[in-house]
Amino acid sequence: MSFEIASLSALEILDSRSRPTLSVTIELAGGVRVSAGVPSGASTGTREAVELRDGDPARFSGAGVTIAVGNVNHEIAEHLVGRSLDSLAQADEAMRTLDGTANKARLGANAIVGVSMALARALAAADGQPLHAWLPGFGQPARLPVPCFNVLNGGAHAPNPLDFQEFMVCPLGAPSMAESVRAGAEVYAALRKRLVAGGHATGLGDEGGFAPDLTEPEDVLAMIVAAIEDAGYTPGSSGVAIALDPAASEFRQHDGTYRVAGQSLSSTELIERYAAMVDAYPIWSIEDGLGESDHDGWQQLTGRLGDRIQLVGDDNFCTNPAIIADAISDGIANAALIKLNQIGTVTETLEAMAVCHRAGYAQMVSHRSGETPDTFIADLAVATGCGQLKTGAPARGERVAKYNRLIEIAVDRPDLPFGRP
Ligand code: 2PG
Ligand code: MG
Repeated sequence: MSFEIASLSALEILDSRSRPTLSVTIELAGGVRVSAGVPSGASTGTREAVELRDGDPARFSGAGVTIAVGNVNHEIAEHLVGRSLDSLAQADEAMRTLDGTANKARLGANAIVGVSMALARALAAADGQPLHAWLPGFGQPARLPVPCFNVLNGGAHAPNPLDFQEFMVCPLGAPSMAESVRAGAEVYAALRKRLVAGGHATGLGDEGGFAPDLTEPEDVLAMIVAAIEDAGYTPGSSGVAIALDPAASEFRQHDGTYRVAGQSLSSTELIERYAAMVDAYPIWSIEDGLGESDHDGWQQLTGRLGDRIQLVGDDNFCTNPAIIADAISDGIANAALIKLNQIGTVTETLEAMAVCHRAGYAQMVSHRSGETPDTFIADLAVATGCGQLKTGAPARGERVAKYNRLIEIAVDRPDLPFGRP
């Protein structure tokens, strides 16, 4: 079925961190009109597709996106509007060719991904289908994902002394979508009480998790386990388990060591520290346990823990199908984090997931630390059947919007299974 874009435009709006991002609006010739909000990261991989910022220090300290907005309104619109198109993949490919760079640096991945997301949403609406039903799969049947709630923030997402970026609670044993969201919210509330009782601050980090002045990751893990129990759940895979995203590139030093709570650790020492944490706490997944360029360390980590827990590549994989394919041949990690704006089109995001699926690598769909209320990733996680979505704490509108969208989808589609495949 061919279609035509009647109009395409973008606006500079604010994201959840008060930085500019794009809202892209698309209208199809048939009259459907929808928008998409573009996410933005803080702890980014060096090989991510390029987020185009104006660099004009007089506006938003250089973070403005008026050039990217202009690229949607002019160059991309002139290329796509009024043309007969056959598919989202064709439109995504047309934008890649128009951009002409390997990393979308000319037009901006933030511009391109906004158009791609808005177009997917428009085509679904034109077809009379919810986005999760319309998005093309690749062999994994649709399912509702386990939500991974980032309840305690550190690293680049909070001004506290904690080096690890994300401590997530994942209700792996929950019986349904709604019950998993309830578990996340109840553990979050119990954790707040524990923090208050311990005299800690309960201010929030960028993803809505608490950002207390704790330094040792093990202290945080012990407190989260206690909060899971306080809330009446069993810590572990039959109840509520823990996932970490240390985002280790952010605390890797020039000499290749890792600075954790004031101590310098070699890759091997950090791996052993993770192994001890996995022995002592109900951790089922570690993302970016080592820095993005620590290739040998990643192989060692995969050998040491890859058959016990999920090891997720984020900064080192950048949702890039070619990079992930290389990592798979090199025996690095056993799962990939999936972020639309890391690669810059919906089509390539689906390709990255398909590459993982074919190799038996799990996929965790993810938000960015800078978000809008856009709920695209909730539908993406359901459509692809990956079984895992991380989108921050069960708090703050831009995070909660995604969890609430999953609750809605679960009501509309009671036939869908819940949980990891
Ligand atoms: C991450 C993400 C999302 P950011 O590291 O996984 O939690 O953070 O968007 O800052 O890269
Ligand atoms: Mg990460």
